[in-house]
Amino acid sequence: MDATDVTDLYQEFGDERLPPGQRETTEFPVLSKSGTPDWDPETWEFTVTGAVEEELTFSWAEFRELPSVTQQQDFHCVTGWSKFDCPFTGVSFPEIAERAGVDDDAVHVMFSGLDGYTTDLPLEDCMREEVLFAWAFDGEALPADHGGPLRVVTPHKYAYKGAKWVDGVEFLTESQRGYWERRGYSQTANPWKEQRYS
Ligand SMILES: Nc1nc2c(c(=O)[nH]1)N[C@H]1C(S)=C(S)[C@@H](COP(=O)(O)O)O[C@H]1N2
Ligand SMILES: [Mo]
Repeated sequence: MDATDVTDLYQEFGDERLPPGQRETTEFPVLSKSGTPDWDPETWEFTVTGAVEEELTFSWAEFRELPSVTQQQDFHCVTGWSKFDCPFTGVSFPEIAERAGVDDDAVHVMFSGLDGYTTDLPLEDCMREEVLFAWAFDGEALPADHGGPLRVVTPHKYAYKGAKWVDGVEFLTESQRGYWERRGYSQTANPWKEQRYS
């Protein structure tokens, strides 16, 4: 598999690949606020709503036909572990944004998942090729407990910014807070600045 190695993106943010206060693990722990939700490939829908020229809906089959990329990425959990070299395959955030046509007054983004989870990011932090709607890990369908069928990955942010079981992205003209952000976690979540809490 041809993976683009994007693990050097840390150079934009800090001197060390491992952000401060993190330790490297080769495990891939599961962190979910509640259980793993069921999904049905026949009825699953992915929606793009809010401050866009055209709101979009994709079936699972339609989503899988979108152009995809495979990247080797690092994964930083705010609880202190980092996993290097995760091979994720999926559709980039800019690819989706371009199809919807983002309004000039959009400044923020809210992602939502099938378990009721939400997480938010400034729009400019999402408009990067490394922000993926990922459906495969290491060439295999993304495991359900890691967010399969589809999750977001944000290698430049703590991993709570990556909504598992993602089925909606909303473009916002004002900042709003997601699940953990309402509970005191950082809206910007830069691991090299240790933006864990707000
Ligand atoms: N839908 C959803 N997405 C989520 C979560 C969640 O509880 N629900 N937990 C977040 C947190 S806190 C982390 S660290 C990562 C963990 O991803 P993993 O379980 O694949 O390691 O998913 C994030 N995305
Ligand atoms: Mo987390």
